[in-house]
Amino acid sequence: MPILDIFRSKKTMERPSAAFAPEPVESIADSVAEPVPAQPANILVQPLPRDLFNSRRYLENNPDLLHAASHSDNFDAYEHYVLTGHGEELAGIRPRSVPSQSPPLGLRYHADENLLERIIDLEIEKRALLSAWDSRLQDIGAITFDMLAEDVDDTTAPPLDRATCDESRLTPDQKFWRDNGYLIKENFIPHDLIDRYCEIRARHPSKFGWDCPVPYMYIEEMRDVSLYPPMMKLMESLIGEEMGLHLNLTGWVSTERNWHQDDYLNPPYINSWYAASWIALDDISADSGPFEFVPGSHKWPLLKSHKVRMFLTPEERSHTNWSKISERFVNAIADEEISRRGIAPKQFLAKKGDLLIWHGRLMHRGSVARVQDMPRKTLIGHYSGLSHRIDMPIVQRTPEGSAYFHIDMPLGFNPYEAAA
Ligand SMILES: O=C(O)CCC(=O)C(=O)O
Ligand SMILES: [Fe+2]
Repeated sequence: MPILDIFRSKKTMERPSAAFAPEPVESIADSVAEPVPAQPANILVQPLPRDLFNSRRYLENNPDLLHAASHSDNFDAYEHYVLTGHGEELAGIRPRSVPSQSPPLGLRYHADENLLERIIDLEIEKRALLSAWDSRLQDIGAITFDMLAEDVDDTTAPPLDRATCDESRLTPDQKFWRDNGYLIKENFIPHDLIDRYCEIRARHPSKFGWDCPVPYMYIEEMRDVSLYPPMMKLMESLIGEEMGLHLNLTGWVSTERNWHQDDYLNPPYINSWYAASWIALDDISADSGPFEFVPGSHKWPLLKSHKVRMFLTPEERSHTNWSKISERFVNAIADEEISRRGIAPKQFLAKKGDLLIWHGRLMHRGSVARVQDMPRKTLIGHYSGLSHRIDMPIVQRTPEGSAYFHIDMPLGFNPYEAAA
């Protein structure tokens, strides 16, 4: 069976290891559609504890997996790597021989001894829960927030999220973040950087901006804003680890994405080593569908994707857009939870250059515009702690030293060609 079919068969939640054990090496190698991306010059290499699963060796020997797993629409390939990689290596089923033409890889080793073990445990637990719940679904009445959410393990969360945090040592910004799950800095981003980016962005014909989730890979002017060094330093001081950019939202209208916590869309081991930035490129009108958020909601339990997905049909569960589909019940549940706790959501009515950083567990939304299509000029960036993204192993840096994850996805519309 070609390797991608194996990934597809995993959509039915079967573990595929037995299925591909007898597969001869050649046919796996033959199924590699494209070469493994070449190594960029500036990658991080950290020492690997000796007895840990050697993720670098595993991926080096399985270029089919590396390639597929580096494309975010093929989450199954990544799941395969996480779920079965360790077991396979132990059993000697894989790694297979390295094709001689394969280029050297610059994968970062994982220094956290427990991280891979934890990932594997969490994935197995998720699958067990899904199948157990399937059989009980018929008896369940109304869905509540409690049924979809779980307390987080604060011992593995960032330092400012831990009960044990010594508040007397915090800066005012850190204390505010700990209490509220967001931070606003007025007129923080220099207007000349914003103007240079806006000139490029304005060439894009779509109000939704780039389809590509990583346009920063190609557009220097975007990196200059989304990786503005003082902002990166600030974020690092809130999360407790250097952060790397891996997603930009470039629409100039509201996403109109209803209430959610970003961290519930992440692999479980991210556990709030995550933040996002909302940078106003112009003054934001109250009619344009401003960013809205619930202060303090980062301390609530976290919606869990496997629990939300239990209430979807099997077809919907494996759909790439499952989180959007699940809004049909998640929206009402989030609204109920917000009123039950009696907290008034806030709006970010920003002026040009204002910055809002929010926590991965903060309940937020892009509100519905009162005036349809009214411009809402923002650049949104999403970031994770560098050591927490085993699925994004290659880190690059701007000349100023800010980190972003090397993710190989086509840009689509090229603004530089449009200008020529
Ligand atoms: O449209 C918005 O402001 C919300 C965007 C959002 O939810 C996100 O970037 O995570
Ligand atoms: Fe979000």
